[in-house]
Order: sequence, then structure tokens, then C-alpha cells
Amino acid sequence: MRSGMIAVVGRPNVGKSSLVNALVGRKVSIVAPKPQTTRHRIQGVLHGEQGQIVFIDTPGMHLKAPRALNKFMNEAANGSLQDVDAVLFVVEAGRWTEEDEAVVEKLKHVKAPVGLAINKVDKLSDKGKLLPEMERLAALHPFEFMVPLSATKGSNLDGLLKELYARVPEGPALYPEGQITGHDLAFTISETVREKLMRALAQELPYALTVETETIEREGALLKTSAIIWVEREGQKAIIIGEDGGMLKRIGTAARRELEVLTGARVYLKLWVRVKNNWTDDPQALHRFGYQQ
Ligand SMILES: Nc1nc2c(ncn2[C@@H]2O[C@H](COP(=O)(O)OP(=O)(O)OP(=O)(O)O)[C@@H](O)[C@H]2O)c(=O)[nH]1
Ligand SMILES: [Mg+2]
Repeated sequence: MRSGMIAVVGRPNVGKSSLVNALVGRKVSIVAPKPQTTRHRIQGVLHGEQGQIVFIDTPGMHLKAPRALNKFMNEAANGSLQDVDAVLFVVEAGRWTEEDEAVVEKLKHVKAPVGLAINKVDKLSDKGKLLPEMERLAALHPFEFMVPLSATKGSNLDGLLKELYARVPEGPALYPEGQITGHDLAFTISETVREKLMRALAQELPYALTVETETIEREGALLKTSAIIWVEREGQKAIIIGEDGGMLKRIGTAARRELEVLTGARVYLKLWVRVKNNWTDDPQALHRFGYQQ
């Protein structure tokens, strides 16, 4: 029996959370087409025949970090590089940016073995470009292994797992059988609502909001819960509520449906929108909304 912890790092939007979900086989971390979706370290536990791997999904490491929330996210990602058995650096096939470059710099100080996952190979129109790209990446850092794969298509995940299992030590399970994440129901509810908001709203608005689960009550097979969507300004509140409340209703429906699948319960979800001025740059507000290391 092997067991260990593996940090999954990289710049925003390369598919870290998609990969962790695919490896764990269940959705433990939210996914959206926009960068900076993940804001916390998220544990996802794989219970495999060879043992247990606890993946630490992390916020995408980013360079432009103007607000306290950005700094929190980068610190959460940086903090994952210590005290793990291995680090998996995720990049996007065919797309290399200065933010990837900055992650490589950080990896130089990592003591644990570092491997590379080249994700989104399904998007490569010319597969002949993969080999030269792998050669170029290999020259950047002494990676212990390099695996091209697709998180969303599920291709070559076995190849990656073989490499990862080889890098976790023998030891007892860290999580009980059946437990796939270290987070509680309140976190799952707020993250699910935030994912629907990230997917529905345009441009900057997803970065100005956070979701706080307010109440959770169980009545037999019914899960009754309410959550507050906090925004920075009144104008943002109006957009989220939408004409005749239509936008908020769509968000609520999408989140409720997913929560019903995740929990197996019938869900009654009530959403509120409130304003907390400048919360993304206010250390006290950040702390209150759960952004604390
Ligand atoms: N085509 C394709 N798209 C993918 C793949 N993996 C992830 N994506 C998409 O890439 C986008 C970002 O995925 P995430 O998993 O949220 O990326 P992330 O690295 O966790 O992003 P942050 O949390 O913002 O750092 C989503 O639209 C995913 O559906 C893949 O293998 N192929
Ligand atoms: Mg993510």
C-alpha cells in the first residue's frame, strides 16, 4: 500500500482542476473556461488498487496580482510546493506564456520530485509539434517524467498515474475509504454556486464576487441551504440578479441540479446578493469569507 500527497501546480486555465477531477474520478474542484477559477488548495483523494494519492489542486500561479485576493491565491499555490511527495507541473500543449516561465523558476527551489503533464493534447491540430515541444520543455528543468495527456478526454491518465504512484512512499491511508475530499458541505455549496457564476458572467464580474454558505438544514431527504453572493458594488448586484431576477434564477437552478447529483439529496437552494465594498482587497473581509491560509 502506497500513500502520499501530490501538488498540482501551473498557471491559470491549463486544466489543473479538470485533471484532478479526472484522476480522482469525481468532481472535487470547480472548472470554468476563465482563468483564476480555483482560489484555494483543494484536496482530491484517489483510492486506487496500489494505494492512495491525495492530490492538492491549487490556484493558478499568476503574475499580475493587484489585490489581496490575488496574493492569497498565489500564496496558496506556493505553499503547496512544500511538504508533498511530488509536484505535478501542468502546462497546456502548444501554449507557453511568461506565467509558465515564472512557475518554472519556482520549481527550482522545490525539494520533492517534479513531473510534467502536458495537457489539452486533444486541441493540437498538428500532433507532429508535440515531440519538439517536449524537447524544449525537457531543457527547462530536470523533470522526472513528462506525460502528454488530455484531462477532458481522459487520454493517457493511466500513463500519468503509473509515474505518480512510483513517487509516493509506502504507508498507511491518509483518508478513510470513500472520502474524496477534505472539504465540508458548506465549501462544496459555495464553490458550486461560484462555478455557475463564473460560467454565466462576462469579463471582470466573476473576479469581484465570492460566495458564502449561510445555512444548511437537513429535513429527511431534503437539503435546505442558503448562500450569499458577495459583490463589490451595487451595479454588480443588479447584473447578477438580472432582469426580473432571471440571471440569479438560472444560476440557482444550475447549482441546485449539480448539488443534487453531488449529495444525492433533494436540494432547496436560496441565493442572496449583497455588497461588501472592496472586499477583494480587504484583509478582514477576505478572512471572513474563508480566504485564510
Ligand atoms: N480541450 C481541452 N480542454 C481542457 C482540457 N482540460 C481542461 N480543459 C478546459 O480548460 C479550461 C480550464 O480548466 P480548469 O480545469 O478550470 O483549469 P485550471 O488550471 O484549474 O484553472 P485555474 O483554476 O483558473 O488555475 C476549462 O474550460 C476546461 O474545460 C483538455 O484536456 N482539453
Ligand atoms: Mg482550477
